[in-house]
Amino acid sequence: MNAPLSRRLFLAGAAVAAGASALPRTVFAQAAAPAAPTGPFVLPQLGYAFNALEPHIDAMTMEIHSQRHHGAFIANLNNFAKDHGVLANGSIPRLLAEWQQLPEAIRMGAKNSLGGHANHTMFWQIMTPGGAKAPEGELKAAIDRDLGGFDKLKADFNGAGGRLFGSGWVFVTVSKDGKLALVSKPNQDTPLMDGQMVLFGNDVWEHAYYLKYQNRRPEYLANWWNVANWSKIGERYAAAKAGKLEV
Ligand code: MN3
Repeated sequence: MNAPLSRRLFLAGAAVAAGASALPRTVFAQAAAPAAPTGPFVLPQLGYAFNALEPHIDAMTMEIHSQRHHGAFIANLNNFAKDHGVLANGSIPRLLAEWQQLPEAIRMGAKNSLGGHANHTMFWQIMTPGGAKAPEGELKAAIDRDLGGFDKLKADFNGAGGRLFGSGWVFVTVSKDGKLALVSKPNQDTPLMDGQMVLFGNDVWEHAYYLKYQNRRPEYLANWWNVANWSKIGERYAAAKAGKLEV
C-alpha cells in the first residue's frame, strides 16, 4: 500500500510540473491503485507512532509489520468475505474456534488470516512506550501462582520462543477463572482455535525482528519485555475474568 501511494504522489508531482490543469482527469484515474475491497475487516490503528518502541523495535519494522503484514490479512479476509458472508457474521474468536466448519474453498486461507488478524490486533495493543513496567495486583498474583513468578515467566516464555522452529507465536492464555498458562503455536495459529483466551503473546516470525536483530531471536525476545504494556495486559486480565475479552 505504500508503493501505490508513493507512485500516486510521484505522478501527481510530475503532473504539476507538466501543468496539471492541462491533463485530462483520466491520467489520475489510471494512476490510482485498484480499489481494495472495503470491510467488514478493518486494519486497527496502533495508537502510537511507528518509532515509539525504539530502540527495542525499530520504526521500519513496526510500519511494515503493521501496515503490510497485518494489512495483507485484512485484504485477504475482505476478499474471502465477498463470496462467503459467514466471515462477516459472528465474532473472530467464534470463527476461529469453529474454523473447521468454514467453507472448504477458503478454510485454510481464512483460518490463517483470521488467526493473523487476531494475533496482531492483540500484539499492537499490548505494547507501548509507557504503561506499567511489570505485572501488578491480581495479575501479578496469578503469575506468581500459575507461572512461578515474573522472572520464571520471562525465562520460560523466551525459552519457548527460542525453541519454536520456523514461524509462530508464544502466548500466555487466561481462563475465565483467571488461570494462566504458557502456550506456543506455529504459523498464525492461536489458542482462540482451541476455545481459549489470549492474555498476551509475542510474534517470533522473522518479519517481527529481522531488520534489527537478524538471526538473533533470543536478543529480540529478551528486549521485547521492555515494550510490554502491563497496564493493558492487566486490563485484559480483568476483561477475561469478566467474560469480555475478545482477541
Ligand atoms: Mn507478524
